[in-house]
Amino acid sequence: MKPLRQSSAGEHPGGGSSPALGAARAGRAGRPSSGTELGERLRAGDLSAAPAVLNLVENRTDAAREEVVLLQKAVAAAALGGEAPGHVVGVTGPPGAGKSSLLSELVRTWRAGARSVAVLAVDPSSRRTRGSLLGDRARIAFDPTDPGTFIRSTAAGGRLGGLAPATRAAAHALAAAVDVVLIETVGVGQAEVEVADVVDSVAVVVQPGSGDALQFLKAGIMEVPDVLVVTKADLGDIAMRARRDLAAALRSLGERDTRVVAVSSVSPVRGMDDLVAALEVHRDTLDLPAMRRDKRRASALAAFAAEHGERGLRVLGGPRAAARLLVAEPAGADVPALVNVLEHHAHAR
Ligand SMILES: Nc1nc2c(ncn2[C@@H]2O[C@H](COP(=O)(O)OP(=O)(O)OP(=O)(O)O)[C@@H](O)[C@H]2O)c(=O)[nH]1
Ligand SMILES: [Mg+2]
Repeated sequence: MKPLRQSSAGEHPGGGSSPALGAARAGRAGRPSSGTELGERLRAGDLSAAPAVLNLVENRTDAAREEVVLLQKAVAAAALGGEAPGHVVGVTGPPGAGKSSLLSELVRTWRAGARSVAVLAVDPSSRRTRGSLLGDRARIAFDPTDPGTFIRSTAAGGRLGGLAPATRAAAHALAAAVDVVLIETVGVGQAEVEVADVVDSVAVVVQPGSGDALQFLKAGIMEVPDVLVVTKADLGDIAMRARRDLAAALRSLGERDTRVVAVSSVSPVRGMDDLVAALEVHRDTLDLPAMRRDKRRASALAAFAAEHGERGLRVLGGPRAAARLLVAEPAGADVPALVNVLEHHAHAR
């Protein structure tokens, strides 16, 4: 087996000392990397373009913004109604639930089946000091020489809820290059809602005995996830009970289609194939292009409302009228472009 090492923030695994890293550095220093070229490399499955892509989407200059639009055009030239075909999956759950350990095993499982994987672990900066509560935080283990894997931790830039605005752009560009893009975020409730806006499928991860997810589900605080994962199944009865209780709660909510999977990320590893299958079943129910288009429009409305408040929405004739303004826009328009459309209309009134 190839050696594994641990990921850490700011590393560019998959890029190594390739030309992509040079391009990424150039992008930071001044002129951003060419979006068209990066998009074409991603479409060819070249993950060495990934570090430069992340730098580009995180660059806030106007020049970079133009290149991001070109990147998205190049990516959209792929099949599937203008959407990158990779499955974008959000993995969210409370601190210490076992997300990173699970992702290490999931990556291994997908790679064993010759599926390529990109992981974006979003690290809310506010949690840095809290760190792992017991100092036992696991990092995602991966093989740095594997060209079919790209893993990076990114800081969330202090935003509560934990999802950096660039995460959507990065995930959807990487979905042109790989079979699966995973986004790890911490939290249940608001964080899970935020990640749901960006991904195709949401897996909520809970550890046995915490009861959080059960209470949140019953109280309607947590939206029903696409897949529920009980970790640490090696703990035995307590994990099986958690699984049964969650399944019962879902049934009482009339959500019979949501699968509850129990996994163990420590030896003997178990449940990974079940989880992969559950995610694939969910993926197959989706009209991906329509869903992603609708989520981008909803996110643009939410961003506009966050920026301009109730008053801003009233200028546009209310939320429904504002939503109608976006229907005429191209299906592939990205969130910043859609926010611009709303702001343009608001100024014109
Ligand atoms: N017994 C057991 N322990 C596990 C399992 N998975 C993870 N752990 C342990 O639980 C702790 C937290 O695991 P992480 O994978 O860091 O959890 P996380 O959800 O990514 O944590 P944060 O990123 O800090 O929110 C570590 O000590 C792991 O070794 C498991 O399947 N069984
Ligand atoms: Mg983690």
